[in-house]
Amino acid sequence: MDRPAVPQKRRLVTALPGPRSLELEARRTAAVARGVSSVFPLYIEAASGAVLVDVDGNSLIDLGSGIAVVSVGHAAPTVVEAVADQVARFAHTCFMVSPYEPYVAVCEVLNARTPGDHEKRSALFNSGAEAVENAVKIARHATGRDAVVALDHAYHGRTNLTLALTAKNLPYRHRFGPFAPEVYRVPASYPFRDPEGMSGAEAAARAIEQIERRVGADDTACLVVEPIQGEGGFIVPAPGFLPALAAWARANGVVFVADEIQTGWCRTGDWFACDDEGVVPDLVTTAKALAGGMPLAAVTGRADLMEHVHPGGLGGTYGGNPVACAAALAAVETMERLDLSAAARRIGAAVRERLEALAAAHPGIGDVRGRGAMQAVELVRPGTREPDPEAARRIVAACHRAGVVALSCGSFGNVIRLLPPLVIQPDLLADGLDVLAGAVAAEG
Ligand code: PLZ
Repeated sequence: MDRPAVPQKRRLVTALPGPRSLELEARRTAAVARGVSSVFPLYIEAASGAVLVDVDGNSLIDLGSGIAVVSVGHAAPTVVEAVADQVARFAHTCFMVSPYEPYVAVCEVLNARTPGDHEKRSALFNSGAEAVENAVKIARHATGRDAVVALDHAYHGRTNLTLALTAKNLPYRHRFGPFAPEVYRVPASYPFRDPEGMSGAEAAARAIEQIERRVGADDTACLVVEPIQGEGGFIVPAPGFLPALAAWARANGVVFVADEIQTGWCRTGDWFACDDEGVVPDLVTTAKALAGGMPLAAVTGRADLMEHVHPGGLGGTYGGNPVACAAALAAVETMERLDLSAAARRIGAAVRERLEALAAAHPGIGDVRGRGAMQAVELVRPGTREPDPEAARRIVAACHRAGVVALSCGSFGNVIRLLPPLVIQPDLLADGLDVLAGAVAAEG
């Protein structure tokens, strides 16, 4: 039932990009705004499991999952079936006009699966950014306070409010301001770049001191935190950082919002990254892997906060679209049935072993980090902590040319991240890691 339709092997039949991809790239250049760019111009025709097939017939290994989306694999049969069935019934009514069961069922799943066994409610949206914006709306409504605090290295989206929360200038913020007011940024916990030996509690105290001094606890509606920072560089905070921030938020009536859009739904080896330290957020934003490739996002959280908003205060034409909801129900069922949290832990162990061996042989790898199937290397100039984004760019391009889709990230652009579908087979993963190792070795 879950066997992928495309052979799970890397197989190149042309140089990459091949002739048909190059033709499409030329059409794209003439038709698509250049502000929307792609990592590498391999145009995809089909995909299944952890393999992408391009328009020239090349089979590529996907180590990015479309940025942490297809955790259940490309074209997961249960998701395909659920989508086909729902689209044939009806594709849209607008939940705010004529409601339907799949929306309710997805909210039940969200309330049951997200951290904490307190009473919860959920609301559905289309994209991660929209979920984060709505979490901020709810927190402001419930607290009557204005200020929103985000961390350095944060990524929360590309809309005006979420760009105010996102830390990095290029490519995200450059010339797109002015940004939403009453957003403040404080230091994160970044063990590789923090003072040697700084504990999670010390990093939290550093952030809290700044919030209290610059923003004021009583004026702060919410603190928005990625439990492992994604676009910022797969930064795993020092143990104790998240629990200390959550405890401070609780003590001060500040809504603690965990943005689990990239980390959630089994990626880190638990249902959610917050589960690792038993952190129970007041509100959680999820998206990406939730619906197995269909666009769906959610805000889930404490019933008293969620119910504070007046009827009609939240919504949108497409939020909780029935086809996306059907996909989500199938995707989450697949995560549970195949125990994809355990799969993420197994993948993580295999990737980690390989990356640590690579780091031991290559002084350009300054740090290996991650949790579960969310692992990364940070590239530096040998013998220093100085970021080497050019090396990251070269390695990612070499992987692509060899048929492995890998992604970079990081505030300094010098992190290579691996986010394979959680259904990837061990020999395919090993082949992908061999290609990455070859690309790193070519750096000398
Ligand atoms: N919060 C933690 O990772 C999306 C962005 C890619 P949307 N990350 C991929 C890009 O360059 O645009 C993300 C995230 C976290 C929010 C978001 C935003 O989710 O669905 O892209 O809006």
